[in-house]
Amino acid sequence: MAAQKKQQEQADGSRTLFISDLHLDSKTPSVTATLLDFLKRKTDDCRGLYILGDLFEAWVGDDDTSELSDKVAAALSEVADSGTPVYLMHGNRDFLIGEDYARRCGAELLPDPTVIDCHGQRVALSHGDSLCTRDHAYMEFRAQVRDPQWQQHFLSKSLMERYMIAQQVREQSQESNSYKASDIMDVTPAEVVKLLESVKVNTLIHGHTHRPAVHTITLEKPINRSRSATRIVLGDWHQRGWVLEFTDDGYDLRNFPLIEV
Ligand code: LP5
Ligand code: MN
Repeated sequence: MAAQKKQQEQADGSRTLFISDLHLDSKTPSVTATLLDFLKRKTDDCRGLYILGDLFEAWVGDDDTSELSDKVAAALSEVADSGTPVYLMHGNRDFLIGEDYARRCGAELLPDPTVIDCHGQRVALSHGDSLCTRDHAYMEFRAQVRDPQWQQHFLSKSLMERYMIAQQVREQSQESNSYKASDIMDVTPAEVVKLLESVKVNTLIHGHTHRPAVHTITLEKPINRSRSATRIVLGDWHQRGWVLEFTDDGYDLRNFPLIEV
């Protein structure tokens, strides 16, 4: 009963938090330490914590248990147990996170895109990679690895084989990215408008591009009778931590230093 009351109070909390692109990896313990500290100290009085993809640098299947994934699951489920709902969206690095790991995190897996009511405002959420449609090589790769049959086949391989394939793809991806023009790896403006029009929403929050910013878009065709839309891009946690906080009074996209370990 007390837990239920706490959950109700928290669900009525005064703010909603969005993070993405932490790229957690055992090789970067300061990012993990910063997340664990953030979850402990910054998630009270919250209506929800949304993690919009690439929580992990690479995810080859829920059966790949590690000290890192255990620690993160325990910390997230503590947040959920304290009454703050935790939501996970897939990124291009961790699209193989399954219901099993989500359950261990006490989190709900969200489809991409998802529309939520955020402090009285309808807001669309996406990881952002699906909007990078000028990156034809990536779109082709994405279509392949998001195919359920391909995933089933990949997950049936041994862990060792999966690590090796993931490593190979990362190397190829890094190499091909070094030749790609910068705007190709950003979202396609027309694709953003198409998404906003299709869900009839004027605000989009996404990550993936690692270009944190707030963009105002002037629409040719109004959405909800407005010619203005907003695209909020979350930051990655390579150099600093990033969080977007929404309240009834507006929003704040800010960064903070990583904890040194
Ligand atoms: O991640 P980031 O930001 O560096 O680059 C992305 C796109 N790259 C990717 C690939 C990931 O980086 C690597 C994922 C590894 C973890 C997942 C493991 C589990 C599944 C294993 C998958 C087989 O997403 C990059 C974009 C960039 O964002 C900006 O949007 O440009 O896209 C690419 O680099 C794609 C290349 O252009 C083409 C990929 C070549 C891969 C060839 C695969 C051959 C082997 C296939 C085996 C089935
Ligand atoms: Mn990404």
